[in-house]
Amino acid sequence: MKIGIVGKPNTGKSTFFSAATLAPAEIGSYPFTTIKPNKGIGYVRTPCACKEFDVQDNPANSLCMNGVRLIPVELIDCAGLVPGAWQGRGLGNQFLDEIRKADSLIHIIDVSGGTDSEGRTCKSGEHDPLEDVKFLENEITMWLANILKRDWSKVVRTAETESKDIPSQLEERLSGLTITRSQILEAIRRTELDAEKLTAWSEEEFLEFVNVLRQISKPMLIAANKIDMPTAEENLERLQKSNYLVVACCAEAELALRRATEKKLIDYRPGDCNFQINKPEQLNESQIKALETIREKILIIFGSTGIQEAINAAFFRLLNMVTVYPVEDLEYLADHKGRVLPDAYLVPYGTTARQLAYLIHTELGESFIYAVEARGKKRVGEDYKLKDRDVISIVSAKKRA
Ligand SMILES: Nc1nc2c(ncn2[C@@H]2O[C@H](COP(=O)(O)OP(=O)(O)OP(=O)(O)O)[C@@H](O)[C@H]2O)c(=O)[nH]1
Ligand SMILES: [Mg+2]
Repeated sequence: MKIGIVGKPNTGKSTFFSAATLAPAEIGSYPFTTIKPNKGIGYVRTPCACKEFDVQDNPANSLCMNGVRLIPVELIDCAGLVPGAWQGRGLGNQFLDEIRKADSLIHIIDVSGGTDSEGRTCKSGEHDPLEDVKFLENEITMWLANILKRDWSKVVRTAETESKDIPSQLEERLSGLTITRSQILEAIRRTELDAEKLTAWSEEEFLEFVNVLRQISKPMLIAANKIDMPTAEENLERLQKSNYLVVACCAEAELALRRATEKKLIDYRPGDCNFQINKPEQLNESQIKALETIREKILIIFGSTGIQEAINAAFFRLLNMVTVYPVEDLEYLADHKGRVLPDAYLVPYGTTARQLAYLIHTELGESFIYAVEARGKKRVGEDYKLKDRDVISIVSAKKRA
């Protein structure tokens, strides 16, 4: 699973990335600080099943911090995007190629309006961040349209001379962009265009199709960053009135909290609404003041720094995923090595027990007989739709070699 962190230059993408992954990334108050994308591991946060089942767990594919399960996901911090990037302006193509493999996007905007459309610092409130949202959508749509356009006449010709259907052809063209056949079919359905008659599509209809395909295949939420700055809150209110999924963020605050946690100066779990200072004697007056400002101006007012909330929303709201814990031994909720609740999987809502078996191992999928859901201690069939935080044991016919 991959999330692309995108937006115009100087909005705090690398700060967000660094806070979420604790991987080093260059941060600077000028455009195009990032030239080559940074890649790192961040975490989706969910209440761990260990609390509810009252067991001491031994996580293997994820982490558990005092009853909070952290599941690793890949984050890609992209170079900033300026208007015309799809035609190669700025560092355009480098950025866009990085999001080919992204499952969803977090659009980092400077909600204070203190950065102009090219990423140069300006007075707070001078730039309207709502414009950034439109601009980025347009850039990605145009980039996608351009890729499709390259082969469009060939697609049209093949469609008319051969019997190969349009969705299959488009899927071939778009396979490098992690766009699936069902997403293509959904875009055709939503736009109500005639997939049998591509020659009849006007330029406008073609772009409409690509735009809808973008929304379906690269769903995006807005991280309204720099919420600590003047004029940020009124812009946030305006953004929230639009149809977007918006999360208020202060990447700088999260980075400070994560670094202090790393040094064991404070107790804080990403996404928490508060923290505790462990070793006040090791902090000087200005450090304590900075931490207290974060508590008062960010955590108390907004409930968190927003970084964890944005990553969680990308998986649980944009991609509609649930967390499941496969185990082998139902009594001890353990795997064959005796590790309790070892793995947490993120799977799309609607995934069945058998599909989960296939995800774990092809052979387990093939020899699936039934599954047992541990909470209700209920036997369930192959079509059972997994629910969030299900602990599930799969019973299979053991195949002999
Ligand atoms: N006030 C405030 N400043 C922030 C916040 N997050 C980042 N910044 C500052 O914004 C500037 C740009 O941060 P970067 O993380 O380098 O931005 P970027 O989007 O990666 O920039 P490019 O790589 O140039 O595209 C730096 O001066 C950061 O310290 C925040 O939450 N609040
Ligand atoms: Mg950067």
